[in-house]
Amino acid sequence: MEQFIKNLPKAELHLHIEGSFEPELMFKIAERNQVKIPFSSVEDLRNAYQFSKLQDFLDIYYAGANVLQTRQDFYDLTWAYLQKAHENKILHTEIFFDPQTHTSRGVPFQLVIEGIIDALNNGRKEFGVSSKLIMSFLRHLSEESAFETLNEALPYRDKIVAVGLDSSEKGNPPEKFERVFDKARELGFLTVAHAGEEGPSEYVWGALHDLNVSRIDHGNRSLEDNDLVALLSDEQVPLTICPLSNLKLQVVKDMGEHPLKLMLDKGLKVTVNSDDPAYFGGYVNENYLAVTKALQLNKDHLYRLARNSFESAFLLPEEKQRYL
Ligand code: ES4
Ligand code: ZN
Repeated sequence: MEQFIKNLPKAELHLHIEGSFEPELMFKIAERNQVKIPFSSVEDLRNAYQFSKLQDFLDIYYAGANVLQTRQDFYDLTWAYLQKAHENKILHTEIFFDPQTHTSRGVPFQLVIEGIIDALNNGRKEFGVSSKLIMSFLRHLSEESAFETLNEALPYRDKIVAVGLDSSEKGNPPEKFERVFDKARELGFLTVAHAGEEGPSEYVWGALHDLNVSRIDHGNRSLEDNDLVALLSDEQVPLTICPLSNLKLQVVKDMGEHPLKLMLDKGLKVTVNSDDPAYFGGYVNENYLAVTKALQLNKDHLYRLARNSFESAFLLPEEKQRYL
């Protein structure tokens, strides 16, 4: 099965580029920028990656991102991920970036996005990996800050396929960003949102109805509402599931309890993704392997998951045809 997974062509649809920041590269860039990291070694830092909930992770994830300052840093970060993606037989990837994590520290939007885009172009050239960028708003920040970020993205309208919503879910419902998402759709962006990871199934309804999303990121808690499951299944709304993330953030207690197989059985359009691989212990292949072992998935399941990943991608029909 491990070999089957390695050889299976896949698309990744839920990956935070800041969450692919491996400790080795973090130390290297910190030294280059003469920034101090409050850990004595790579091992020491990795040992701190123990989370009991989403917020524990977010605190350390934003602290790690503070090291990133130059266009070269964003290039190196993205390039390191693309090498991993290529090794994982990812032929197409759609990556999130969180501009507010950087602009709030005085790092210009332009430098962030241009470093990322340079690397994506090189990934296309060197590995033939196609890619799209999704700009994600931090939901713990204000509507006003999201609007400012949307404005900064306007010169890059053709380089960003969609806007998303991430960070602390509980207490920050989708409707907080209804007007920003309306504006984004008016400007031609597609929309996605993290929903039903820690937050309730109502937030999945909100993402669909108030934000008009094309995909739900996570969506685990949708299973608590049968009417919602029926809608997601009827409309074949893609869910970007992240098994190792769910385990590390204790969304599931044990991988054997992960709802992925149940979701497949209910006819939901699920995909498998790595979310924040540097923090959660694995890239896409490790995510496929972990659920395969824990839930006894067979080759048909795996083939379906991989096919779903391409079908759910924000590619034009003629681009998709290459993969299906
Ligand atoms: C995230 Cl796993 C997860 N959930 C919400 N926001 C995030 N940002 C980065 N990873
Ligand atoms: Zn995520």
